[in-house]
Amino acid sequence: MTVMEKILVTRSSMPELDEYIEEIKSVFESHYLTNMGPKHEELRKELKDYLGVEGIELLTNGHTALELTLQAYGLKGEVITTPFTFISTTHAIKRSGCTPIFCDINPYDYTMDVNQIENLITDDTVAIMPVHVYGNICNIEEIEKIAKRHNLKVIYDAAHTFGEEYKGRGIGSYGDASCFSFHATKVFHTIEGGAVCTADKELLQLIYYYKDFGILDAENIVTVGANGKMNEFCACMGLCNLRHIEDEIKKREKVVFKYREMLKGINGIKLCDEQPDVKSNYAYFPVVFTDEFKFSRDEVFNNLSANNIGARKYFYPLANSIECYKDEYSVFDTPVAYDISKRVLTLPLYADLDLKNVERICEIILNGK
Ligand code: T4K
Repeated sequence: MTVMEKILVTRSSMPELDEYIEEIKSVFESHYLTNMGPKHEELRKELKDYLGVEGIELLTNGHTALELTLQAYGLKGEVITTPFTFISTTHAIKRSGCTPIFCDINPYDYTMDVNQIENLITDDTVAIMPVHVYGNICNIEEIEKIAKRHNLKVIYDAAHTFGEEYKGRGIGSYGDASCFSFHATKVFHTIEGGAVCTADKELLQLIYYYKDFGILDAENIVTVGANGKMNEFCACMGLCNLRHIEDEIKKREKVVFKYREMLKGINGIKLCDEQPDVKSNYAYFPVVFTDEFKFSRDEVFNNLSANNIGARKYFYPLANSIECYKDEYSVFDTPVAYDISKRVLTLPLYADLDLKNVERICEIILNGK
């Protein structure tokens, strides 16, 4: 059996066209397309409830959420983060005038190795920006203890964790702030979009100003802001997608269970364990190939490509090895992240991925064809 259609690492979930048309009707009628219109406000309220957070501000994308949060806290100094992430995390720190300091990851769930954070803290450290990578939740308790001891802000890059809960609480309610991405490739999307979640009212107010040029009203501009507003069409897509989110996550769960069933217990294949106390959203399915496996990561990648299957090497290359950072940093300072980045593949995962195709993907991984 060969897979004829091209299977990519993910495919945006879409509402029925009629449902979206129904949602955008009032936008067409009102001609009110952006600048915090009624759809924006409706989505903001619904997401606040769904995510179980005290405050939320919607933005144009997840990257803007990271940048505006760093800026709103007025942080200037070193921010401890990991290089095993989408480059947005590092860029946000750098573009906000701070210095990224790379902490290694642990070899189990690939989140920040909490045992190494304190070695990296200096008089210039102002914050920690851990990444719940692949939707794996960081060691929140330890990070928060360390932050408290050293008086540091904790801003989570929660781009991969839409709808996840830890110990019964929405993941966005941890830390000083959590930044979500609602990009088209995410479990929940607004085409492009993002949000900052925080219980800090002052932070929320500042982010609101920052996303709208610092405008208080028509004649008063209170701070130096930018433009980070989510428009009404994106908010409508979010409203539609939110109606189907539980179904979306259940379908993803089935795909993940199938992958686990086919790939668990195989010598040389390392899967992430399910995390205790976590309600997962099944955002990504990373697989690490160790030397015991008969194919290297790159061979598996090529075998899949030859069969029209587009797995991805998220997150390779590491942030500390790319052109614009490699002169200032060394991958050898984060050896676990370096090793994992050379061995990991994230497999295709989306709600409508046929389980027969999952079987076929696993056969190619295991047999090369
Ligand atoms: N922090 C972290 C940890 C992140 O992972 C991200 C984003 C951010 C921050 C920043 O959030 P945003 O500012 O993006 O909201 C993709 C996404 O563009 C990016 O949002 C995401 N992380 C990253 C992990 O993946 P690419 O360059 O790999 O995307 P691309 O265009 O290759 O798409 C991947 C696959 O998705 C395609 O093969 C097909 C499918 N796809 C793609 C698009 C654009 C769709 O089905 N529909 C689409 O519209 O970055």
